[in-house]
Amino acid sequence: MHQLTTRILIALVLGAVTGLALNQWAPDLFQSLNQYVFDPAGNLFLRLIMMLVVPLVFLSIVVGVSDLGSPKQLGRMGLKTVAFFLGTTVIALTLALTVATIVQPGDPGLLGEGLAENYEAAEAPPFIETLVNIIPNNPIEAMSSGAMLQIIAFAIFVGLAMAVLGEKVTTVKSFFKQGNDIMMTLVTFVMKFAPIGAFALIASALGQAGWSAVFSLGAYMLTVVGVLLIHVFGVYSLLIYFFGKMNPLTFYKGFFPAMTMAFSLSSSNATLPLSMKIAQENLGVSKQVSGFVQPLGATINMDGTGIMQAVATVFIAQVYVADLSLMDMVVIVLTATLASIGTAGVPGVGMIMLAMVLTQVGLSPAGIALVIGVDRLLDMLRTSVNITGDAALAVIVDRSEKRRGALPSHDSGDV
Ligand code: DAS
Repeated sequence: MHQLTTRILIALVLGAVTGLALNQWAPDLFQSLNQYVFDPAGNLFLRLIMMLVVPLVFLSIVVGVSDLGSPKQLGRMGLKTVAFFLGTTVIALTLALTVATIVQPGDPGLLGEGLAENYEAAEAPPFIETLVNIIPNNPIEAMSSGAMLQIIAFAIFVGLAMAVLGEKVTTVKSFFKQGNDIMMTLVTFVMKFAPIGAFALIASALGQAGWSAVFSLGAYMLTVVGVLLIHVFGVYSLLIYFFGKMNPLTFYKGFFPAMTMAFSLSSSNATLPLSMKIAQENLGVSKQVSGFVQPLGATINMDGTGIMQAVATVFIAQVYVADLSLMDMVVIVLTATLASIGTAGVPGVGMIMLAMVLTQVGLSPAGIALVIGVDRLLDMLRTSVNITGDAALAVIVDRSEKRRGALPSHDSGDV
């Protein structure tokens, strides 16, 4: 796995240099290469992985939940998971708002960039509607449309029924277990193409953004990157050490391959097969916990996305010379938290939900035009933070359940 990570890192560096160099010195050549090589190769790799997400998430949750001792244990695990998810998201947003208010990255002179006035604000469904819609009318339709929360809900119900039926469904259970193993094997096959996919995706992203977008929004980008790094290496380290009883260095070393994959793909959902495999193999997280916490986290827990949304909102307000009150900050925390629950883990979704956050504090969603040029680049790092948070919480819930004796214990770098 480390060899694969090294190859992906090399591919990312070469892809970045290629994209920026072509954008600078051979823009026409870049356009042709992007149309016939980078874009198709990047999308092909992304589709190969997305092909595995729905069956893998469904099978791993059914197998994980059916292995749990009791529905009571699922309820306890579920409460711990959602409580930690919400807690880390509020910490992330508060951190982002504090740093952005201190740094003041917004410059009113940027308004000359010409805003895209016709940007339509994305309307997120009301929170209650999001909750009710979690139960699918038709689970097959949920799977065909990739409605992750609905797939997770249906898989939990199936797993619970299998836990109650016990010995009566051993045949079906072994079918699901074998299906899960097949999916995990397919993940290994697809990962062999990761360096090619990583190269193509970053060459296309950087080639399109170019140096100018990166420089003109330097203060904004540095603020987002700064808060992301504080959160992923500061906040999560403390949680992993004190609640996960694990040496943070062991965690990051073990999980690093998934972080580089998320960086390459800019999609939590697409990284899920690998991040679950790595959490189980490198971090000793049990299948039951990994199969429950990580798919749920990839859908409802997006600390990195929330950080971008909070910093972008403060940045855009500063460019518009609009004051944000303390109440506005509270609204940003609540809205961005809800937005992260409603957003799927796919490329660029955080930007779409940013419109909702801006609208809630009285800013025009057109302000997105100020930051959208560099969003693809920030999406890479924030997606990496999103899935790292999910894995950190999987370790915490796993160790907590093992300390209760609710799961078989084992040793894997725990402190
Ligand atoms: N790319 C999203 C994800 O997969 C995050 C975002 O767009 O903010 O987590």
